[in-house]
Amino acid sequence: MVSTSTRIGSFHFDNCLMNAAGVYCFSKEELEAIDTSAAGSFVTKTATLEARQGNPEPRYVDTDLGSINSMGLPNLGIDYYLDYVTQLQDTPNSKNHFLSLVGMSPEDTHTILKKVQDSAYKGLVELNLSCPNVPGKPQIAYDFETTDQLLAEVFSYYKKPLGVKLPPYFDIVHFDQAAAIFNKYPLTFVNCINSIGNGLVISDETVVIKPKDGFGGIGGDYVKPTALANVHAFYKRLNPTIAIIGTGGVRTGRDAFEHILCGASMVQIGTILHQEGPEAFTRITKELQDIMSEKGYQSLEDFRGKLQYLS
Ligand code: RRO
Repeated sequence: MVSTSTRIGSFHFDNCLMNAAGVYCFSKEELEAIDTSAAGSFVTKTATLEARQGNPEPRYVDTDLGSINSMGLPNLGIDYYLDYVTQLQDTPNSKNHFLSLVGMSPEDTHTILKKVQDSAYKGLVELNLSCPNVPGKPQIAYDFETTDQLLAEVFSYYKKPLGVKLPPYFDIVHFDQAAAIFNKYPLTFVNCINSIGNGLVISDETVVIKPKDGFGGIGGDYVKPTALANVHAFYKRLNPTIAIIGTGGVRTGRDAFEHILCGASMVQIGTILHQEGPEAFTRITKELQDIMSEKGYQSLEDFRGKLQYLS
């Protein structure tokens, strides 16, 4: 009776829950573990043109309230992930998937996207505009002029369904300015949020991760209010043709429910997936279904975006 199925653009998903890029998505083995779980889809680790080792370890640490990471974009290169998702799309009853990517320069980004454009891959692509952890490379989406220019160039040749992964914004004016840019382009979705960049976690007197003197992206419970605010801010501002994917602080069905209430069509799970493994999808789906049943909601459309305000 209760369905957690959803759509992003023209793509159907039996379940609205999936992994967040960076967790359970480095290798085919990890991606297969998500594909065969209760998740409705997977997204690959953000791929660059060439494979990368990433930053020195330790570079990911779980904390009581979430996680900190400075992975530094370790990945097996675009060809590995593009070949895998292209191969999967031709298998019977395949789920739909997301291919995450970004270049180490605008030129690289165009080379990668042209490769995807010319490939047989028909699925969704997520352009990561928000990696916080590559020394010397600022998060692209905090520079509105660069973002606008990049998207203008991309959409001059890229004709397949494309969305962007965004960093958290913290000011109403920035929500307005960012949304005005995204509304100029035929984006299929925006994904809010990436980790909150450049936090610092300390144990006794020492930082807990090695790269960048301990500075890293924060995820988990710490970030849920910021994630919900970004999901809702963009839900209110973006053209209705642009779907919102909600990511950040989802550990329970209640958290997923809140993301959907704020306007998310799909909900991604990062830190808690890292801590619990793919069984988390079974648990969180059940918890979400139970909340929907209690409230008499049969589908996500019954409550998506219907956040109530105090009058
Ligand atoms: O690899 C990473 O360090 C990383 C990436 Br690309 C990202 O988008 N977000 C994040 O928290 N870490």
